[in-house]
Amino acid sequence: MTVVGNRSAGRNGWAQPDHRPAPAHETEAQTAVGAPRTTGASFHDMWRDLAPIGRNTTTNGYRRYAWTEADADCRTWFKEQAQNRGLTYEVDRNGNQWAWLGDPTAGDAVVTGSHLDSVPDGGAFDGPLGVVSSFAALDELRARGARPTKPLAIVNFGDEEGARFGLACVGSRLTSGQLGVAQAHELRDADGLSLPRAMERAGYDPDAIGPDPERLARIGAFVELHIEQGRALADTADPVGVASAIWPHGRWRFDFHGEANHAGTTRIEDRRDPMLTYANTVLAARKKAKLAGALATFGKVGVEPNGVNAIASLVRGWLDSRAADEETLAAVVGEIERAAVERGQRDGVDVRVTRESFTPVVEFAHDLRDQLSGLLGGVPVLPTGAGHDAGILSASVPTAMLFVRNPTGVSHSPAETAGEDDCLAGVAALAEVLEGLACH
Ligand code: HGY
Ligand code: MN
Ligand code: MN
Repeated sequence: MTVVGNRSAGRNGWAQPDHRPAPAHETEAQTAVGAPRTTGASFHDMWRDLAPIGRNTTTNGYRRYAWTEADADCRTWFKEQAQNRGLTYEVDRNGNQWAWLGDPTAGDAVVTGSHLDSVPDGGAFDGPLGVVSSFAALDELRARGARPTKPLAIVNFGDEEGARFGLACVGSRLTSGQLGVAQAHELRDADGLSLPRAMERAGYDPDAIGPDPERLARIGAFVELHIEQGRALADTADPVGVASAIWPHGRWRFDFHGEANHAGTTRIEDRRDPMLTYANTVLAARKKAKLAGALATFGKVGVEPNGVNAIASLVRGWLDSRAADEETLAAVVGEIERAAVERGQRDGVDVRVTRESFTPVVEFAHDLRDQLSGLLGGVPVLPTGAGHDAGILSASVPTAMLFVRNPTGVSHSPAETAGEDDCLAGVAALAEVLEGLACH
């Protein structure tokens, strides 16, 4: 396998020392419109160009939030990749970007892609690996002289992480009708700016947003490549796996209302301290989830008035919970809520819980999953606890996912990494899959 990457290009998240591609392994691809020289070089060049966008130089994590400047730079990058290759570029009514090889209206299209936005201080791979690999796989197909009999498209779904407006997969949810227009209008960022106003400021027409069944009807299959966010592949000989399912998951906002008072003069027995109730709820979440074999995380918290010498009046914590099945998930969240309310009664704290989002279990299309696994010579098939646009789309079109090995399993962190060889194995696998689905 030819290895790409170059540490001197910047802190780009690579797990291994870098080497330029060996010229002897290169395949000329000059015949295609604007196609770069080789798959490896094309991957490397794209990765290098994308790497600095939205990276915080203090934490080395990415802050690519929807409809911000960093997001706009990522979107410009996508548009240029499409145009450099002579692909038909379009932005759909929900702001998702598409790059087409072939007629976008012909139907039965084979679509690949992922997202370019990030969680706060996210890693380099979650999302971008799928988009970069998609363009590189297309280059590989062109280098091979493959002749697609169906339209091929690469998509960058907007706002997959929901880092700014709190709801994940906004672009794919709107397109598939799983997020209503009225609900989308209610989404607000931490400064109170609504999603439509943020889109407008970024130069998009928020009045256009809504379901796009015609677009979905033109897709015959969607395949998203993604870094694995766990270690199921880490100790295997397989750099690539195929997804079987996504655990049901959701986000719940817990509001703990207490009473602000002086930290130095309020007797312990007179306090109504929501921080105490919150802290106990965090511990309860951990315990209940562990007992049920589920996951529960309070990773985001807001405190009012947030003064060091004042008891808080309000603590707002967001629970992310996931489980293998919906029954277990509902039971775990119910137990956490009960624990919070009970503790709140002892603390004189009022607890209110709001479900902000819920994604049911996703079982990827068995036929497509088996087809992919077969095309790739029987690679492992594995479930994941992470959400993806592919999961949202699976309700509307046959959908599958490829996972690329993650040696540490770390994700949603600047420490997220993948080996260069594994990334190129992912590109090769995706090219195999696209050829299998679109060229025969
Ligand atoms: O939160 C998730 O599971 C995903 O990475 N968006
Ligand atoms: Mn993610
Ligand atoms: Mn992702």
